[in-house]
Amino acid sequence: IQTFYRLFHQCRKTFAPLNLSDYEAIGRCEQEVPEYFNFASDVLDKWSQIEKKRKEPSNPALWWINGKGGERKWSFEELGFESRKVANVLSGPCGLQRGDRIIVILPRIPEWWLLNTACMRTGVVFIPGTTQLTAKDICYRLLASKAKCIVTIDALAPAVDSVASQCQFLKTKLIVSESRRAEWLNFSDLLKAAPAVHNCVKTRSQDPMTIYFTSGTTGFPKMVEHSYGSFGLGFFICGRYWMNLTPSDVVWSMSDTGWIKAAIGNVFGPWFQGTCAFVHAMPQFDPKVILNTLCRYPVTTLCSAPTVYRMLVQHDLTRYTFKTLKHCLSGGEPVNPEVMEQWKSQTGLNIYEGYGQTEIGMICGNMKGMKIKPGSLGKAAPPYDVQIIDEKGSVLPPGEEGDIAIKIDAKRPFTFFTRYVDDPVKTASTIRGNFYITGDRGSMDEDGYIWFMGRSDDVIISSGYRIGPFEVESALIEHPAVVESAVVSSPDAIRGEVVKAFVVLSPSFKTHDRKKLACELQDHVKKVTAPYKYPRKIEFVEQLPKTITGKIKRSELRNKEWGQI
Ligand code: BCO
Repeated sequence: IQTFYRLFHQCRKTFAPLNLSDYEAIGRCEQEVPEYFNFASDVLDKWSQIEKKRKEPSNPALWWINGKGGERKWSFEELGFESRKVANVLSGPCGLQRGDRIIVILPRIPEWWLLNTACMRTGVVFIPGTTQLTAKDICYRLLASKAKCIVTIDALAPAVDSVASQCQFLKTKLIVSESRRAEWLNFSDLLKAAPAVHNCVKTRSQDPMTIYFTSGTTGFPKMVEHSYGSFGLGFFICGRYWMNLTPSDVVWSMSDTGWIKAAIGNVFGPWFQGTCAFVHAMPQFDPKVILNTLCRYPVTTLCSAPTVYRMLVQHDLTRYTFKTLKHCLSGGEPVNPEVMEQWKSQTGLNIYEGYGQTEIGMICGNMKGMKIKPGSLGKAAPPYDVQIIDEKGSVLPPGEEGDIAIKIDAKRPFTFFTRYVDDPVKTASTIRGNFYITGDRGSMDEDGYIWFMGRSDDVIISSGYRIGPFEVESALIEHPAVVESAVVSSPDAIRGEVVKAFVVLSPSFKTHDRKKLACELQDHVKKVTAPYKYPRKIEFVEQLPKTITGKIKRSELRNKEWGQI
């Protein structure tokens, strides 16, 4: 009898319709988070059923192009079929079990989407990383996360091999490549041989699903852990109301696969709404490729970092006709009103800014239909109650600058990250009284719009990247010319802000050509750590400003850069 009931409930769940209004109520915290939730079986497989019943042809779930004639289009059913096979690769030849961790460092190729979905199906914890990571970064991530498996491409395999012997937890290396590599399993060989039948694991909403490495002021990147509930369910509102997506839309979100923005814009945002995620492989960023793609493909919704819009408006946009584009989004860093204005005057479209964090997803946004106040982050996004508070945790009146914070009542919102893995002190430090502290400074106006002022710590937000000064300083000190350095943000017309290093040279390098030395240091940083962090500006100084206890006063240097002294 028990078996009968189990099978009966399993069947009922499998064939239950996709109830988007329930997910909306959950997203707004008006309905309890279900005990069990898995985005693959509860959402993707439902869209696959809906797709089968439709009479008219549907948009693909994933539409990938590489700009050189390569193209792949997968329906939700095909995505389900392929990802079940990948799930069998993970739990079969890769030897992974539910709860094991896997690091996936892939460019924008379809296999990334398959692995992401396959991890949900198997309960393996997915840890994405940008392809800009160096051997040292990869080693750090493998050791910190204790990942048992890594997946990457030919270009990064030597970096992995150079550190693999130091990573005692690493058991399996999986390569996505047309050629074979010794000691690596080959993804396509295994995929061909993998069985197509796979039963998705039943995950609780609070089970760990993914981990992101994210930079802070001190130390190396921290591991932000998200659950099936915070990650899957948490992005419903964002996909529906900020991205304004429906099954007839085609959304192109350009983020690198290593960032949470790829998950929001290319996975959960669109797929929750049955929308096509459009992907251009674009190994090198090229504004002309973007503009031509928008002319050739039926993209309705564009999501990108403000730096990209700043680069696009340098071109004469009136020479391009975007036939289907109707909604533009930006996030990751503040967008300037001038760029919004230039984009609007040349395309007729507004840019709807969203503001969020790896830890808690979307915090504020300009939802479609809302009045846009250029330069503001928009209003609090459900389910968050965003307030500006002082250092004691008291709410400040409109117009006053303070910490941008999220009210936490009796219960932590389910959309929050679970924790910084292995770092309870850091996890606890994000809470002040009844508030979660974002680390950003801002103010709120009478209408509830939030205005961003800057970081309250030393983290640098450049081109949408979150860069920890300590990581850059640690890279610089490895060069023999550097005695010590201080890294701060410096204004930049295109990238919002860039990394600037103040460097004290060792005596033997003081007579060297400064220009050449600056380039050498930049190249050095690009080799030691992910190149996006390299200091685009370098100033050589005799000494650094310090406190009486010898701590470098980064704030003094930063204020000078921003003309505040
Ligand atoms: O600009 P440079 O040429 O001097 O240097 C570039 C690259 O050439 C260089 N590089 C890359 N790979 C290298 C390398 N150098 C040596 N060896 C290699 N293997 O490093 C620099 C990298 O800078 P970049 O990534 O900014 O490059 P680029 O081409 O200027 O790209 C511009 C953008 C706008 C496309 C890029 O900056 C970008 O994608 N920005 C957005 C980042 C993003 O998505 N952030 C969102 C994070 S999630 C979030 O904020 C939470 C929101 C809820």
